[in-house]
Amino acid sequence: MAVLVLDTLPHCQAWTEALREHAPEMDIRPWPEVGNRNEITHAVVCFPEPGELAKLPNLKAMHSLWAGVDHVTRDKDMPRTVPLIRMVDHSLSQGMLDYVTGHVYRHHLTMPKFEALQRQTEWRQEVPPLVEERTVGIMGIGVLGGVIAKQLAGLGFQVRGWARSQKAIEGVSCFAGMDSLQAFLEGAEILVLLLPNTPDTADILNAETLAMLPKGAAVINAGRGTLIDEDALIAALDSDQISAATLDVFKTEPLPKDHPFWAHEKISVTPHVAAETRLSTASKVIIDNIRHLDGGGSFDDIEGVFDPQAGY
Ligand code: NDP
Ligand code: OXD
Repeated sequence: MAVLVLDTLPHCQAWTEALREHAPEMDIRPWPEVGNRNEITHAVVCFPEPGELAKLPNLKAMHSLWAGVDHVTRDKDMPRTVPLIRMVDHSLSQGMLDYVTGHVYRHHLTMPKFEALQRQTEWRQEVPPLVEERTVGIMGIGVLGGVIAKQLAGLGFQVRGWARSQKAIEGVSCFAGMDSLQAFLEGAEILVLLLPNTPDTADILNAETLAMLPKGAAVINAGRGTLIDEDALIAALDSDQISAATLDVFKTEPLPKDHPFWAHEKISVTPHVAAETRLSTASKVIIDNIRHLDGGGSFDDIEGVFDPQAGY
């Protein structure tokens, strides 16, 4: 029984060392030092080389270093019968909470507008509303979005969330499914995207759905770049339908130097840093899951098992 860390170097070495620290008794190997492939029962993956997972005949589970697993499932040879576990970790949730809360406040306080006025040396006293007069809409209220919805509601914002299945979160108005998307969007003055990349979520924010938002709404995308029709977003910003956008994820990463998002004065770009999987905490999560499974535990007790049907 051995664990293979399948990532690009030098991350691979760092993750191997962090995992070994939590489990000195385990045989943990960094790719490409695979050794006997028949011995590998767990693969820890971030950006696995396509085709590598398929070469491991006795794989019991794949453990993703990221919450989003599109970097793993893009490998068309990925073994479809082996369970894939998404990263669910306190540090990841806390990082996303910090990022989204900070940027929600920036838009709530209309800082993009004041920054634009400053560039024009214009003194205009337009006082922002109070939190209880502001509605934040969160698309995707799973592990990350759910924590954020609760926190923002606790801070006094009006919060609404949208998911595939109906949720009940105290202090949050929950909407479910495509039939309720328009009703959800119509009230979202600050829209936070925390959906995964699936065929159903591709370009979900497009000309039609952007037009459903209240005029002057702000958009924060910390989910995946695939969620937004980029041309439609630029058109909505240019027409003032959308007042400003904070974007952390993009269709092409790194964002190409000549991409119009870089220079657009209503767009803030961050380079996919909203939430980072931290070695210190996430390696323990992975080791705990491996120990649980090797001790005869069930996948049902593990949070974040990928559902191939749903695609996330
Ligand atoms: P979860 O799987 O826990 O949550 C996903 C949410 O999206 C769920 O509420 C789910 O609904 C909803 N959803 C999925 N598909 C649809 C759909 N078609 N229609 C409506 N709702 C849908 O994931 P996490 O919260 O852990 O992570 C969310 C995403 O955040 C990741 O997939 C990743 O892309 C991104 N991410 C980005 C990071 C960054 O640094 N920028 C860091 C970490 C994650 P339901 O609850 O009904 O299943
Ligand atoms: C993730 C990410 O999915 O960092 O974890 O984007």
